Amino acid sequence: MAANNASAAHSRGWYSHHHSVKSARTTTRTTTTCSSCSLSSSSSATQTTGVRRRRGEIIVPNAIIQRKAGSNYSETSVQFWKYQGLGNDFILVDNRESEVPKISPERAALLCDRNFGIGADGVIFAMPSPDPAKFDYKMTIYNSDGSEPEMCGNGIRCLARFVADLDKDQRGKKYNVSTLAGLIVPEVREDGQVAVDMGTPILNASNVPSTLKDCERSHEMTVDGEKWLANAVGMGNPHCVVYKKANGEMISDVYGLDLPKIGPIFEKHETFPAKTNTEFVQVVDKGRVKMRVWERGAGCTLACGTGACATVVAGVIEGHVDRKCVVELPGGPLEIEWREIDDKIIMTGPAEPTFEGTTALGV
Ligand code: ZDP
Repeated sequence: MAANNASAAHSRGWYSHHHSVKSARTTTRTTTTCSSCSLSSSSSATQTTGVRRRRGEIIVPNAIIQRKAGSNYSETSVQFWKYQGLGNDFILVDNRESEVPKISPERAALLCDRNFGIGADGVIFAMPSPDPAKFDYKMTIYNSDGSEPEMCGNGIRCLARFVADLDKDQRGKKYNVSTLAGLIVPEVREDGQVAVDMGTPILNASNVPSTLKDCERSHEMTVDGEKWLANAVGMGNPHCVVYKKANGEMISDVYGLDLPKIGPIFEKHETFPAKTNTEFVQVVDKGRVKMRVWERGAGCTLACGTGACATVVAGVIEGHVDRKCVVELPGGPLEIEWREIDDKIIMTGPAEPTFEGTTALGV
């Protein structure tokens, strides 16, 4: 890294890393692995980019199959920044000059691939405000399979830190961000942590959307022959929260669960017509739980902000936890508070830049 480059990066508080793809690889072999349990998975695929095809044990993203040899450089190169919140990592794009995302969903899926692309759980665009009187920016996000979720808790912390870093904003600034789940308000605090007003949870089953009878209590779901008790919670995006088996047995070792096996079955279960994120929760005490997540469209990730919020909401409804609770994810802890006075959820956690670069890789 050139010295002037390094000092420019230092003055912004992080190191610069120029990402470029030099060799035109034609091989199409890659695997999908679970980042928090290192197991291969065959089923974290995909809505908008089509089903990933299996070749033996090898899962090949469609974006790569469709790419013709020698065509992996696109006309346009895109500058990006990489951020992570508790190991949930995102490619950030400054898209504030245009209403149209600079990267297509198919290209996003390719760039998120950890072997053929940059590697990320999703791509997030800082978009222009749809209504400057109400919002500072809009957040658009694609999952690693190219599908578009309504909201992303870790992602919005990264977005806030990203625009604060770009504009060299004072710490303590709050941003009114427009999302498909409505107004969400992150604040980059003095200590670099980002506290987000995530709004109120959706506790009307058909709005989650879920066909479970209601959100007031847990309901039985059969997955791979086993009966679980699940709560439906909406955070803009759908969540299915599981604390116990239908026989009343609480989850006692969340790391003993075979997520790549059961996660995809929950994800596509008929009781969640828009598919679902699923959180598996082990209670430590009323103020602390361990949670692992299987994300819709992204598989096993190290953290899920909206999932941590849904975990506390379901835990309070079921009497397992207090309204103020630390959710320990594979990537680290998130502080969640479901406020009694206004029903809003405040999520507090880190968001850090890791590198920036330019890519011409495309489909
Ligand atoms: O709802 C979905 O399809 C999720 N995969 C979106 C991403 C949610 C995320 N894990 C979060 O932190 O809320 C990024």
